[in-house]
Amino acid sequence: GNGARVPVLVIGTGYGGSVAALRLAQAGIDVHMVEMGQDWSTVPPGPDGKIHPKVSSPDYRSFWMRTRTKQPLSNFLGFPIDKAVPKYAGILDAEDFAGISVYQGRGVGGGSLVNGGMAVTPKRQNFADILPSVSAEEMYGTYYPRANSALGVSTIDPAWFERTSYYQYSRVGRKHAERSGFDWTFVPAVYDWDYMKAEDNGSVPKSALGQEILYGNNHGKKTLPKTYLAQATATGRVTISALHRATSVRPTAAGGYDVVLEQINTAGDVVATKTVNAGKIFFAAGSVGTSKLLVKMKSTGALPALNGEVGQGWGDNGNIMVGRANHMWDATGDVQSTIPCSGIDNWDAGGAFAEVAPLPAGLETFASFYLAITKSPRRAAFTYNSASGNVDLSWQTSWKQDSITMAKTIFDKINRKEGTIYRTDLFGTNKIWGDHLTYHPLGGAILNKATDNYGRLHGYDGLYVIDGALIPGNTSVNPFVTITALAERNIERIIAADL
Ligand code: FAE
Repeated sequence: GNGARVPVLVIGTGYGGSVAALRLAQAGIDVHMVEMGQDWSTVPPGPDGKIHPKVSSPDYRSFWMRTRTKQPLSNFLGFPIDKAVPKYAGILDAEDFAGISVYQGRGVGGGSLVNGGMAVTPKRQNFADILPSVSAEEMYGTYYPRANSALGVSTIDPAWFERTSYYQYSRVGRKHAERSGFDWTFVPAVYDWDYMKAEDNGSVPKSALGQEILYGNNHGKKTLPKTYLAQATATGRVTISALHRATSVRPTAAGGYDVVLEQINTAGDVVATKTVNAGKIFFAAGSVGTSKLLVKMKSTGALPALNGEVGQGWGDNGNIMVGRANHMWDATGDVQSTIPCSGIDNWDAGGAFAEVAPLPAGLETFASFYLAITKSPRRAAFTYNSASGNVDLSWQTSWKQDSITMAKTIFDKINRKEGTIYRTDLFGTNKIWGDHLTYHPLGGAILNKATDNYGRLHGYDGLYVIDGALIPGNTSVNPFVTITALAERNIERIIAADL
């Protein structure tokens, strides 16, 4: 409530925030978390009787405060598929900046609610490029294993992979990759594979095999509310306020920080404004959320001593999407698991790692679909716009050309070998590349630049960054395992030295 005092406030309930809350609570410290999205475990089911709708039928539950859906694949067979929806605190935010839309999860559990669950540890040889100031030995010896274990990461049973119709699209992806001489690998995930097998044999409600992805999963995916956050709340030391948005942080004369919180309703109206005092604050609002808060606080004079690195070094993890049109004899399947389980690795030679992704349309599309992560060198900055009161991002749409060039090292070769072409109907009319978005925002408060080498913000005692904002723009693979492992490393040091 208004005027409350808490020893530690965590802003955001994604990966970084959940790691901080669990480890602090286990160390005997009371933690309060604020989350601007909903606690989906308390949301009543929709007209389909479920909490979360299918990817093929988005509705009011799907998007954060939009009046029209903004599906990542905006078109099908050339037809636009977006539609009007009532404005609501839905689960997926497509946050529009001038040059890019940044997709993020909204709700208790952050990105874990909406993501594909691909849980990938980068190759060790690439780690020095990802986090140059962090010891690879410590990360691969201690913190990656700790993160993988707490997240519940595992790999699909290869024998089942070969026989289920739901991964035909992945097997076609493998055939095409291998015929062109590329390395194809299984990708680990945080899905309960036994549950997925039970979905396949019809003994449980279908989730990954029932087109659930992007707008939430009703079963099977090991989201943060089932892993880190379940453990954290079980300590009895962690409380979470959903539909509470942090808007301001400033130091007080008596010590600690005053934080202004806006409580909102599901239509986005502010229903109460509260000020709480916190001894220490962990910024865990995600790369964009944390960066926006810090840039605004520095520019408006609330936290003027933050250094000039705040807002810098933001990258899109080189995300680029593309579809290929297959021959009639290479059907990818009218049923497809929404959890990708394989990828094509051309990182060393071409700077691209491509997930073989589903297109769960419920009918045969004859398309192979991919989300590539590329070694894009582009980095953008967040700046406060005093005229609008918003925070702008300097990303340019044309910068995605680097990612397209790298992705083409894989897909031009496959198309030549297979005698196939790119799909031109998925992102607009005659548009091949999904170059307007990212799922993987990273950076804005880079480790060892805006903060010290453990996430302590320069200029203020007791302010920490512990989310994807710390990571300098690229992880070479999907990011959440690295965000989690880095948070494990940093919180261990902070608990030992600062608390
Ligand atoms: P994040 O999980 O975004 O959590 C931040 C939380 O803070 C959110 O719940 C926000 O609502 C909340 N918040 C923001 N601002 C405020 C505020 N002012 N006050 C209160 N609360 C606030 O941050 N990654 C993978 O590794 N594998 C995948 O398969 C994968 N698939 C993805 C698919 C989609 C569609 C999307 C959108 C992302 C995907 N990601 C994937 C990315 C991954 O989910 C993302 O890197 C992490 O969730 C980022 O973790 P953070 O802790 O940085």
